[in-house]
Amino acid sequence: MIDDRIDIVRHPRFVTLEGGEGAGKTTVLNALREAFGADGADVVCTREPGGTPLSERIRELVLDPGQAPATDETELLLVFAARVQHVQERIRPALARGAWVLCDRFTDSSYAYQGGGRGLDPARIEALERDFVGLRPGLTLLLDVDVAEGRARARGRDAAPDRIERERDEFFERVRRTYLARAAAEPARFRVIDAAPSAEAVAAAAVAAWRAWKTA
Ligand code: Z5A
Repeated sequence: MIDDRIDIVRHPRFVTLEGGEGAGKTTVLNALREAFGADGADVVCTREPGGTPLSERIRELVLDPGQAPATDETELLLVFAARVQHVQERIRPALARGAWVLCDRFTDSSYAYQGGGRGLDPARIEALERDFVGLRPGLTLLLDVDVAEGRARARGRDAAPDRIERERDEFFERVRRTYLARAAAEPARFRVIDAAPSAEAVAAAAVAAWRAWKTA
């Protein structure tokens, strides 16, 4: 039998931001967008789940607190359906034309939330990643903050909590542990940023980490 599985390839112009709730990804994303622009880079900023019209519709299904409970497997397949569309329609074409792609969350979120949080087998997640995505970031900035602190920040926003944000602290502790384990397992790709200091300090640390990685 012919094995036609694709390999998972890291792309040097593909940068992702990861972290738990309230880690400050939005502030960091804006600071990085400015830094990329200052360097004259063509940059596409996007997010997951989402990034294309179809993927944004899937995002609504995944996060809508009014949606009837999805099974854990359905949730996993939905975030991957959104990702496959996003990669094929937006991320790969941008990389192919020479742009940088800066993405708020990517497959590490599936390992952290559906794997660590929900308890799904990471081997099943890796099978989906390998068979349908085939792409990993060159650099992943993991914003790490204490769960209670991150959740308190998120509660401080006006928006009502989405379906996943309604989970208990233990869920988010497992998410955090999974992220840190992944960072330890792939030190060449991950830079862990302490997200406890002020938003400005965290953003500056993230920009410095990207610049250092780029010139290394
Ligand atoms: N999800 C999944 O389950 N599986 C997947 O494969 C993927 C995603 C891709 C949506 O993601 C959900 O999708 C997410 C995981 C799941 N669910 N959860 N939980 P999202 O990124 O759109 O949602 P989020 O993680 O909940 O975003 P967030 O809470 O907005 O996090 P953030 O972007 O890191 O935080 P922020 O908006 O920049 O900041 C939050 C508040 O804290 C805000 O008021 C800031 O002013 C404040 N803040 C930020 N930084 C600081 C510092 N340093 N000090 C003090 N206050 C701060």
